[in-house]
Amino acid sequence: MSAHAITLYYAAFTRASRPMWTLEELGINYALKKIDLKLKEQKNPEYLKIHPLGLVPAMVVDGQTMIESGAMCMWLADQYPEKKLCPEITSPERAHYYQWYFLSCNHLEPELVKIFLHTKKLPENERNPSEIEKAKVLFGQSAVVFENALKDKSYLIQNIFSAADIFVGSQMIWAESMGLLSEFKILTQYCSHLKGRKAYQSAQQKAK
Ligand SMILES: N[C@@H](CCC(=O)N[C@@H](CS)C(=O)NCC(=O)O)C(=O)O
Repeated sequence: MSAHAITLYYAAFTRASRPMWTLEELGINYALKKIDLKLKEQKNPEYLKIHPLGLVPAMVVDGQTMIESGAMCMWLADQYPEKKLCPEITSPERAHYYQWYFLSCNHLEPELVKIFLHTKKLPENERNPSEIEKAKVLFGQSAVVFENALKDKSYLIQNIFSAADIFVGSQMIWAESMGLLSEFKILTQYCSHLKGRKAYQSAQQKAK
């Protein structure tokens, strides 16, 4: 087993919950540093040395910084193969493991961000309902692909829980919280199954 000194910079209710959930699934030691987004700590010069875009999460591993929540989930899973959070690098399943990360990152997340911006984040006078409608259609088209993939199973890859379920599942749980899964029964079940995991719950507790 590799032993790494890991520090995760996080804020509550952010994409930091993805690497945190992965760390909890692995059951390894790590340190947490909270960044207060309301106080704009993410834009402090000291923090910008860790994350040049001033965002969370950021992770420092053995003195080396790393950004992007998806990359962190993948990297962590690869570092601890004995925990079986990802298919082996040379296995055929590895192709789909990558596929689900990139599909969700490129086709789900941008639409979720648009919906979030135009329903909650932007000042009311900058919100555009037609952006929400367009994003909902595109989100729905990709969500169907995941719904079909999960038709006869609980997890994306060979019905074995993996870090791809953490990454995709986090986005689906976000989508569910915005009321976007009402027509997706399988995805709703997927979310409730994932939310029942101990590691998910302890990450949620620690992220508060
Ligand atoms: N693609 C990045 C997105 C990071 C990101 O946008 N983080 C948000 C929270 S979820 C943030 O730090 N927002 C603070 C800000 O915009 O100042 C990732 O997945 O790590």
